[in-house]
Amino acid sequence: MLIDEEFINSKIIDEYKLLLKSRLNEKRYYHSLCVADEARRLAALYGADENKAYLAGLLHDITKNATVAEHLQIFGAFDIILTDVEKSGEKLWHAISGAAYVKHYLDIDDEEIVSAIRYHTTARADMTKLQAVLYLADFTSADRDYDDVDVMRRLVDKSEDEALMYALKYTINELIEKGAAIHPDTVSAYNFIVLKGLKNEG
Ligand code: DGI
Ligand code: FE
Ligand code: FE
Repeated sequence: MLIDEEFINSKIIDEYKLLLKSRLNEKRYYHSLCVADEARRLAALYGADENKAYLAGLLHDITKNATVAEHLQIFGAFDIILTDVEKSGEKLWHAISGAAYVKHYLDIDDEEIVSAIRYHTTARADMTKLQAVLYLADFTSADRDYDDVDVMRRLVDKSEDEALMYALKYTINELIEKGAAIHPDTVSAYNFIVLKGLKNEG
């Protein structure tokens, strides 16, 4: 599957949008359109593939409004076994099920896109450009409205690593505040960025 400009302007994208509309509530559908646009913008800024970024952004939350039953069906169908931390945090499920959904049900065979969706909630250590673009676009899309959104919007335009650092700190602080478990991938992502910063200093 060649994800080029022609593909992004093709009828397939209209079909994906209809599918998203049927699967998501109105707010989440609008969020998906906004993340697609922001991901394309950040891809241009950071040197990632703009068309892949748009498609990953559009589809990243495709299972966000899925029921527990549908999640369990997807996990069962593709032999996905959740860790205890994943079991404890339902908000983590849609990144895992979403990656499986686009790969197996939408036949998206581009592993860069599938893995960007897979890690869009937790992030991970040493992310690809596309993974970082999607992770950050989810924080700075036009529909977002949280306390520090202005700071995040300034940071993504300034520095990919500083934006990642800020986003991970913000997320980890929130999780601690809520008493939620921190996924090992979130911890690894944070440590990776901290160590990268220390190396550049020293
Ligand atoms: O799906 P969105 O709302 O657009 O955004 P998202 O996929 O980044 O999901 C955000 C939620 O995921 C937020 O409520 C915090 C949660 N989350 C992110 N990292 C972790 C986490 N939850 C747990 N338990 N552990 C994590 O490491
Ligand atoms: Fe999400
Ligand atoms: Fe999202």
